[in-house]
Amino acid sequence: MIDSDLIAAENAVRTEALKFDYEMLGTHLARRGVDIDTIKKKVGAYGVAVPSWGVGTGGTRFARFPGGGEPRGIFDKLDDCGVINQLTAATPTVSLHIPWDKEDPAALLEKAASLGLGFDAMNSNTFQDQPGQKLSYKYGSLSHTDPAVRAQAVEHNLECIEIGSKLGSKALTVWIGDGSNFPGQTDLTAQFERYLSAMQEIYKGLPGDWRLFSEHKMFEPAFYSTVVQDWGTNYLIAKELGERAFCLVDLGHHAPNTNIEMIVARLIQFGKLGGFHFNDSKYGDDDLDTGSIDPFRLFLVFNELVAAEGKAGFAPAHMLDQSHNVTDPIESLMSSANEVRRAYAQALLVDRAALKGFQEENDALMSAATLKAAYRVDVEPILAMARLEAGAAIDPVATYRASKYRAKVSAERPEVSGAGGGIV
Ligand code: LRH
Ligand code: MN
Ligand code: MN
Repeated sequence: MIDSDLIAAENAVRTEALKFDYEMLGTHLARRGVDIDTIKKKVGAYGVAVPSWGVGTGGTRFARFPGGGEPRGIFDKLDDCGVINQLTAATPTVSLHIPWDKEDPAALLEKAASLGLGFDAMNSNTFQDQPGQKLSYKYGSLSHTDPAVRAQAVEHNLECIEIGSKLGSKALTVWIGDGSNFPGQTDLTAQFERYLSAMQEIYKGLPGDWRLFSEHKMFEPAFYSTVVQDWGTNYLIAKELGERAFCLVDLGHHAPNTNIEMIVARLIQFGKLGGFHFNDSKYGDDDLDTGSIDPFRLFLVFNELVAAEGKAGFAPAHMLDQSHNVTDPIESLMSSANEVRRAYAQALLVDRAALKGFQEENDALMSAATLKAAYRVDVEPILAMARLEAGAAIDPVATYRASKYRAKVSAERPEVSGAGGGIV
């Protein structure tokens, strides 16, 4: 981990300016009837899970260009996740992918505890074949025509639950790549029926305090049809399975221009929003850093989440899901965790009473202006003060660079060709 004296020294040179900026922003917000400390407290309590696969350098199907000091396995990945949380205080949990991260649960627990980390939702993987696997997923997994393949995929998901139960996880996220590449290749209805009955088997194996998240994605790897292709199908799944089944929304899994905040509102309204995979995209499942392309859309998603705060049973899981091809993954994940917190802070600033009034009066211009008035506020002093007070870094990226952590792990970790799971 990073030497705490270094964090303190880096913070010392930035503290005076931060206090000044925080006070100025506090004065400005007070004029708008907002108490800055209340916002800071809520933001400081907000955590987003880091995907274990995000700390390895990603790639495309064309190439992968690994950086130095790539994690060699889950224990190195946890070290990197520990650094991210140490400098941001925003990522207290890690979301594991099985079998990429399969290791002795007791050892995983011990390692995570030593880094102050916990475990978030488990992710299953039936979109690849693993070495030594009996049956192939080439033509699908949970929706395969062969019952033996479906049974193998169900078994794998049950194993993920079993591992997660030992780690304190409380949710399983299922994303499958099943679909077809040619019109007529599959019976669309029969394929979905097979998927539903396989998911029912998984649902039956869910411990009483667990939730099951199904994740939709428009296309890829199947290019003609995908079994769980959109939020409509996803809602049907959650509804069919039962009250502990919910929909997971990965922001990058929609067509460009899709109104994702409206999907979020619908799922909240009908009690089926399970959680998020935050990222950003321009064209499809780009897995770009959260808020790097369209921060306003992220804000609009959070506007729906804040509006729903306090609703009975409303507890979505917040995770990042990104692939870092050209940046140091630790820097990207720290920045992304900050972007999520930024959108949350901005959404907390929306004057909801005024917005409601404008909506009732059909004042479209002032309704939009009310949202923009919150979105335009530079909330960085709130985020930075929350970090400082939690013992993290005022400027996480600058502090990380000053620590030379990447150079240090590069010396310790020999280069490996596949860092496990980075290429999805
Ligand atoms: C699929 C996905 C899903 C997987 C992850 C590696 O595109 O978003 O969440 O588990 O990528
Ligand atoms: Mn995802
Ligand atoms: Mn994805």
